[in-house]
Amino acid sequence: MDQSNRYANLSLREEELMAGGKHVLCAYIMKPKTGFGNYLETAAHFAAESSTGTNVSVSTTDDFTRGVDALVYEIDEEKEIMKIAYPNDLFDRNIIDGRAMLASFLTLTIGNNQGMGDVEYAKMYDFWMPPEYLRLYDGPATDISDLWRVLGRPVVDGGFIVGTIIKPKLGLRPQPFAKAAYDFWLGGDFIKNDEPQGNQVFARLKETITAVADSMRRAQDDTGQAKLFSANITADDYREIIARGEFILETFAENADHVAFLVDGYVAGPTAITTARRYFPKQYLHYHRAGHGAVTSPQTQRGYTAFVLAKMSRLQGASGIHVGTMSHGKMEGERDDKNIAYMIEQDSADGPFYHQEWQGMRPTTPIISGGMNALRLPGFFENLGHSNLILTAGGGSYGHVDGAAAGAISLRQAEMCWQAGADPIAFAQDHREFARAFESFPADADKLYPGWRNSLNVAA
Ligand code: CAP
Ligand code: MG
Repeated sequence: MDQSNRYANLSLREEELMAGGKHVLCAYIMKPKTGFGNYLETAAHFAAESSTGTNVSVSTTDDFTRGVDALVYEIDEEKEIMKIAYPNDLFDRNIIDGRAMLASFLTLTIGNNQGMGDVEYAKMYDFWMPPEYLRLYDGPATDISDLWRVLGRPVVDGGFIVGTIIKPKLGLRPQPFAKAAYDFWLGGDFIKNDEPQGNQVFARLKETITAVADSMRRAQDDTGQAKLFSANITADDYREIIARGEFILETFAENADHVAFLVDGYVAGPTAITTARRYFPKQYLHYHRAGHGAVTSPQTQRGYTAFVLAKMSRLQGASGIHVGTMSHGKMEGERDDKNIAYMIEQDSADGPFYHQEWQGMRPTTPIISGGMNALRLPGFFENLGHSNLILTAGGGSYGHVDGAAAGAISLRQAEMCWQAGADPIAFAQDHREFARAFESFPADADKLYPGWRNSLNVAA
């Protein structure tokens, strides 16, 4: 059934829709399935299923209903671009406080439309939030300035936070876990649980966290520096999330403000993120995106992109989210992924289709992780252009030949090398831990710095 006369209006102008502020705008790459309607008909059906319609007309529709239809306002069949305007009023609001919820944004804009029989594929590449709807989202309650404050740094441009992930990913019992943390903290700033680490039977959370809190105290005493820990509180049941968070804060006690809470936001979803955001608003909320590749990978033509995921995380209140390594690490990613970082950390930024003003919503820190080590960092920073971020390098720290503390120092030296605009080989001549990173990761060294062995007098 061709619904384009109702769910499409190509005379609408994007700038007028933005000026009106009554619609959320979404841009998709969409291809109709062969043998069904033409491009506009399929787009209109997509908009119907994403708002007030279904595949047939229903007798209960009235004029008010039509007033909140989602409308296709722009298509480019050759580029497979479809843009849809969703009235703000379509989206569900909390009964407790009238605020917006990301679950509703997802259900409508990336919901049933992801399995339609007449759509070959559709993937959201960008969205735009009007001011009156944007302000209904929680946004971050804390940001990197709160971490810089704990570290005793300037709260503006407080600089590079050197972090790691306790490795191996699973298998350490509490004491070896806590020792691994202590060892890294002798050189680094920030440690996170790996995303699956929680309350395994061989490393019960209450025992592990107690031991890690002691490691933090000793590392702070031994170095004279503040340390940070991002503790995983991910769970299905919001009561479990709260119980974990409360235990962790009670256990870290005088160091409770040194604790961030890690939530695996893709697998656990918006409810888990919002539970942490609203129940523990004083804690830095660390959004781990494990699993996101199922929908964001360039290999998938459904769902949404990593850019959209990161932008949604800021709405939900993530203080920081993993944004990949922009082609410098082990996970999928491109150099232009730097635009993901800009969108979540700036108050005014350009996405692939829309410019977004954030109206003063706190920034979300880009967290860089995934196969990183000291050798890969100069090139990474050259691409991004700044180092006001958190890096977590697991293999890049615990894989350093001189141990985790040396690994941490090598990462910090790599950033210094970039800041100084120095040649990494020359810089390595008088920065031992950075130099030893070449021997720690020889395959990377060979690829990134050919001839390094001769330059650094290292035998093959
Ligand atoms: C990195 C990591 C991170 C992924 C997340 C891992 O460890 O801890 O979870 O990088 O990917 O489990 O692989 P390494 P992303 O530092 O040892 O690679 O940041 O892209 O979401
Ligand atoms: Mg991990």
